[in-house]
Amino acid sequence: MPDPLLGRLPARHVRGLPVQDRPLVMGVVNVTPDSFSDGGLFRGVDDAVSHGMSLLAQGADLLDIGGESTRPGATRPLVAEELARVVPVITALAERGALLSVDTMRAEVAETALAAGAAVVNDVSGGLSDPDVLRVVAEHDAAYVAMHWRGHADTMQQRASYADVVGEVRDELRQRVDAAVGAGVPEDRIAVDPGIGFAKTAEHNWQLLAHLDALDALGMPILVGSSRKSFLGTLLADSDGNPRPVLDREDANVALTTLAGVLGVWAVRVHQARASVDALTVVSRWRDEGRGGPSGLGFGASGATGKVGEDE
Ligand code: PMM
Repeated sequence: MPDPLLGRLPARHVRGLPVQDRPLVMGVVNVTPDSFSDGGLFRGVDDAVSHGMSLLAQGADLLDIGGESTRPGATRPLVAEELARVVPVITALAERGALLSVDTMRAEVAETALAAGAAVVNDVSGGLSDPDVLRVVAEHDAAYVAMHWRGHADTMQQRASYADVVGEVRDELRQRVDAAVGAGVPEDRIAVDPGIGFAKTAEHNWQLLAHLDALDALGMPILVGSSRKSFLGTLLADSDGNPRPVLDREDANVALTTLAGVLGVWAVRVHQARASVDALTVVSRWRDEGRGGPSGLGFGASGATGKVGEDE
């Protein structure tokens, strides 16, 4: 019987970003008072920086620094406020050698963050909110994550209407990639993201996750951000129908990370890194074995050449 872990997406990478034998793990540092997942926890620069360093110590490959909450119904901060939240954190983490992404939909914030040491712009609007973001990314030769999006947090759930969510998300992402390339961003510097929870019901999220492979028609690396989102809370609701609290959705998300790793996505965006890194390392080791061993020497494939008991 073929190894089910071998039926994965082709390996895809973003030029200039690390390549591992597993999907990359992007650790989230929200410097916001109101994010649904961790709002208010890391508001001060020192707290945010030490949280970022702890995610790196857990094995995260890069950190995503955000100063605008995108939870449904959130109001937008002023540009100056967003800058004041993220720039000192980016400067301090860049000084410590961290690979950084800025989670912003604003050209001015992207520009300042890249100048302060960020290497990636993670734009949850895929360039729709402020098309000038694409020019900034191109000028800085930054990497770019284009997420599927249909509108700001105050209206997005009204736009969660699809005849074919997988096909529409794929086609709308293709338009965002074309717009980025048209603005001068090289295609090999772009990743796409289905935007779990953005203008989507729980059912839409599950359909997208179960058919992530259909997004490979875009030929782009895929990032998935499902960590702590409300569809997990709904899935794990108690017998009275109360959703699982946000901070207790971690184990379920590790299951999603594992499945995304089996499929072979490019990266996952998570709030705690260690369990996801461990899960992806296990997936990678299992898959390597199915291909003939970690060094490709045939260990385990026949069972005849591996040394038994070596690490017990
Ligand atoms: N989700 C959130 C914020 N930024 N960026 C990408 N690329 N993908 C996501 O799914 C995504 C994101 C919202 O979650 P948070 O409040 O926990 O950051």
